[in-house]
This record gives sequence, C-alpha cells and structure tokens, in this order.
Amino acid sequence: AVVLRHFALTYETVIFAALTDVVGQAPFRHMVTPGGFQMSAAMTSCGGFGWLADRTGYRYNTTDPQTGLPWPPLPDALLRLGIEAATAAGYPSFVPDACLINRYAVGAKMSLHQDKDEPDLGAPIVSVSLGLPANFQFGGLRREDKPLRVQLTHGDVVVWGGPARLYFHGVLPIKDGVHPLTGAFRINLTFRKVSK
Ligand code: MD3
Ligand code: FE
Repeated sequence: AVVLRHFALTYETVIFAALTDVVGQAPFRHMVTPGGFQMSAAMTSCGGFGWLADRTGYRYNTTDPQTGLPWPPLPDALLRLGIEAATAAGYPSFVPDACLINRYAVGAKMSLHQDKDEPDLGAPIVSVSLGLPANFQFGGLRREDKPLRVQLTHGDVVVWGGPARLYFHGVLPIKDGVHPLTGAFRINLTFRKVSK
C-alpha cells in the first residue's frame, strides 16, 4: 500500500463539483447487508459499475436499483485523479471503471472486511479521503491479523495493490468535528477496475 499524503488537494474543487453532479443523479443511500444490518456509511457509485449490498449478497451492477438507470458516468476529473494516483504508486496501466463513494457521518464506521467482489485482483484500488479524518485499520490476509492504525485526512490518497489488495481493512467510528468543505462528514472515493 502506498500513501500519497495530500495528493488530491489540487483536485479539491473539481472533485466537489463532480460529486455534486453524481449525487444529484444517484443519491446516497444506506444499504442493508445480507445479514440484515443497515450500513452506517451512506453510499453511491459512478462509472460503468456500482457496488450493491442487499439481502441476497454483495455484487456490482451496471444500473442503480433505486432509479433503474445506469450509474452516472465517471466524471473525467475523477478518472484522471484515479489514474494519476495509480501511476504515482507504480500502476501506470490502471484504468478504473467504477468509483464507489462512501459518506460517513459522525459515529459511522466500516467493520473489518476484504474487497473481493472484483474479478481482476491484479488491479489496485485507489482510495481518496475527504473531509473529517478517519482512523483506518489495515490488517493482513487473515481477519485475526492485528491491524495497523493509520490516520487518513483530507486529500490523502492510498493505493492498495499486490498482496495488500486482499488485506482486511476497516474504518473506526468517525469522531465529532466540522470540516470547512464537508461539514460533519467524511467522504471516501474508491476507484476500482470491475470488468475482467
Ligand atoms: C485495503 N472503504 O469501500 S478506503 C470500501 O474509508 C472501503 O471508506 C474504506 O473499505 C473507506 O471497501 C476504506 C481504503 C481501502 C479500500 C480498499 C482496500 C483500503 C483497502 C482494498 C484492499 C486493501
Ligand atoms: Fe474495502
């Protein structure tokens, strides 16, 4: 995993314009896991594929089940950010075809999990943190591996590839605060390659 501190800061304005556009077409929603729990992070997606959780499982889909429409296109500025970050981390041929957007209110979290719904595990995942800081947990290949704790703040980008691609990870509950751009929220973008 490669941490690119503040890498996204120069994209701040275009990111927020792009997000406003995407969220206008595909609003944030709280999905329900197969176990019946509502996720505390609200989510949406853009690009050719969006990620879904429902009572039957986890998967990617080309349409938003809430609107019946294709997910909004991946805005060009976001695509460029994803590609430039991957290139800076040593993955010059990464071309994402999905961007999952997570919004955390104060107290929201994401429990330890692996990302393995993407068929091409050779492609990295690029994550962009915005707004309130997060204490991120970065474990190993086994759920029991003791996670490292890494603070991710506004503008930080992390590229997860190679063996780290399948490492368990999570986000501890977001602490109370206010960020000038996002208010009382943290937003995380993850760029992924979903097509094989
Ligand atoms: C490490 N999101 O959407 S981003 C997720 O901050 C997710 O919203 C978290 O985990 C968030 O699936 C963490 C960092 C991240 C994303 C994917 C990874 C770390 C990863 C895949 C493999 C290893
Ligand atoms: Fe994840």
